[in-house]
Amino acid sequence: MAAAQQLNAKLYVIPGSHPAMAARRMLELKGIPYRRIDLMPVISRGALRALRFPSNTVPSLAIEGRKLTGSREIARELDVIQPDPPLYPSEPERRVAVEDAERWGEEVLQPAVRRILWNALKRDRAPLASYAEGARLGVPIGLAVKTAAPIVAAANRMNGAYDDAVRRDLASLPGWLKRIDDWIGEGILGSTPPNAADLQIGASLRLAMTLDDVRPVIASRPAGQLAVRAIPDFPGHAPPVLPASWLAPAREAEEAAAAG
Ligand SMILES: N[C@@H](CCC(=O)N[C@@H](CS)C(=O)NCC(=O)O)C(=O)O
Repeated sequence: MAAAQQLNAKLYVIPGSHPAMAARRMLELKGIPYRRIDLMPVISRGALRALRFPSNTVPSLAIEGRKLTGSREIARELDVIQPDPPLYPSEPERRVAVEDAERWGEEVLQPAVRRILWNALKRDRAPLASYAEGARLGVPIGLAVKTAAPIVAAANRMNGAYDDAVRRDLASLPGWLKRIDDWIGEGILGSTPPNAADLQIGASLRLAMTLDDVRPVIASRPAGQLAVRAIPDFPGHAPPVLPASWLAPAREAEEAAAAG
């Protein structure tokens, strides 16, 4: 195993990508220096295919002569390459619980937050620039945003960010937040330093919290606090744009919880 500082890692990301942010935090927590390559959404697919990664999504990581794609795959491999600090508990039962939470985070929460974001950006593209803060896309950010309409439309289609789906996602949010709060209560989530499930789920919550529409129903809960601990900084800010009726179930659940 190479010492962390000798590793030559290149992480391919899309600005605003939550699984990519999870991978960034994994590398930072393990003290592995890396070069970040920012790609434009949609166009990223061809670039990653040309670079012969196993799949065409971000995060993709080139490290020690290997090419890895996928936030969960990257977490597992990083724990082998640089075991300290560990992303998974060593005790088998606890490890299974963390892996289950991580899998749910990737399969359920992550795509839902992606759909909500792209649906919001379809209604107002101006916030795109804020998600690209600090990114080097090879073109001025202002120009990238001005010409982004076809990319936003394609990303909406490719991610199934249709109105019906997003309305259902927002209606499911209270139950999901309760599940996350329960996992925190059981000690499956919320470890210091964060485990792989904290980073997977925390990155999705953190991205959701960049939306003014959604932040108020997450921020004050244990889930929201976990997200900020796991991912202290997440660029991006989108003012309210989603229909109020879509947000009503989550707001009512939040009010009921606050009233005790
Ligand atoms: N579930 C995978 C999927 C990652 C994924 O879908 N990433 C999005 C960005 S958040 C992507 O690469 N999209 C390609 C595109 O927008 O063209 C993971 O956790 O790594």
